[in-house]
Amino acid sequence: MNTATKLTGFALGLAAVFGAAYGVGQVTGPAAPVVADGHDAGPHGTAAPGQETGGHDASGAAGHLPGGLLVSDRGYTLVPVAAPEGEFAFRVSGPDGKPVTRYEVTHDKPMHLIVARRDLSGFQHVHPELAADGTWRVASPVNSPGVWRAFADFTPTGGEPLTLGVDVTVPGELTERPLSAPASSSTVHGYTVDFHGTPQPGGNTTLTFTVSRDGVPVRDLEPYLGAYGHLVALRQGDLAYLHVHPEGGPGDGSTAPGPQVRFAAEFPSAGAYRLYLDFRHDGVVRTAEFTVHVGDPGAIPSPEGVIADEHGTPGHEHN
Ligand SMILES: [Cu+2]
Repeated sequence: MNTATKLTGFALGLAAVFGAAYGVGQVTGPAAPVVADGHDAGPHGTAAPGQETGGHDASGAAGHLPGGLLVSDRGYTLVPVAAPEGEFAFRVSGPDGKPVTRYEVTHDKPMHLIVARRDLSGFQHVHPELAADGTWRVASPVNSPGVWRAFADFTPTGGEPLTLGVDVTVPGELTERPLSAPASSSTVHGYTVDFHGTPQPGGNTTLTFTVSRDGVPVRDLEPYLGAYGHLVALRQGDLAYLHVHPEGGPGDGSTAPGPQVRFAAEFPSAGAYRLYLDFRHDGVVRTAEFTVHVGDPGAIPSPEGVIADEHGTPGHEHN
């Protein structure tokens, strides 16, 4: 038995934890943690990144729980389903137990699927297609041995924004990647992205990214998912998926198409986080990655560049 398949579900310390086996194409993993929906169906404030929390109270009793930690929340459950090799498929079951088939479009898409390995490598952000029976399908972004976290970021019609997460194991030889050191600059495919911001635990932090190519500021970023960039932040250790809001967007007059892109993020605790900035230029979406240590006064970002691209592909392109 290899290392990957020996890794099993982990206790979340929340309500009852049950195991449920499933197969995802060639991905056959150990029991995935399934957390009983043991709390009230009240507001949790688990808004999707960049998603205004709208009418619901984001400061509810469980409102401090970041997104992505639960496979089931407020009656909605993320259910991976068997798929042909090379494809990833899942459904979301609703409070009535049936697959959800109606979704709101948020950030230009009805469903955002984000995956990362539990060592925070391999980040991908893709947009599955919905079949009439409620099954979402996409070319599998889960592509190297190890334990992955898959996040479904969506708003069911008539419901509130949710980010559900589930572990997916890819059998094989696991090569763990250590997390890169904190750095204020990242390069990806000829672009340099500089990061400014001093995240503090518990508060709202403005994160500013400045995009340049060959030393020239990029002033013609293209809208991507309703903004000039899309940011995902994951916490090392449990891959909590943070709330991130773009500050301004195309057409609202408040922001230019580069070189700076700003976000507001809430870091729920001290610790290490990985930031993934998707931006679009010349028709291609690229991802710049940064490690940030929150609440560590000794962790001033260094100017050392970090090669952000770990996808092994020349920019994952999607619209
Ligand atoms: Cu998306």
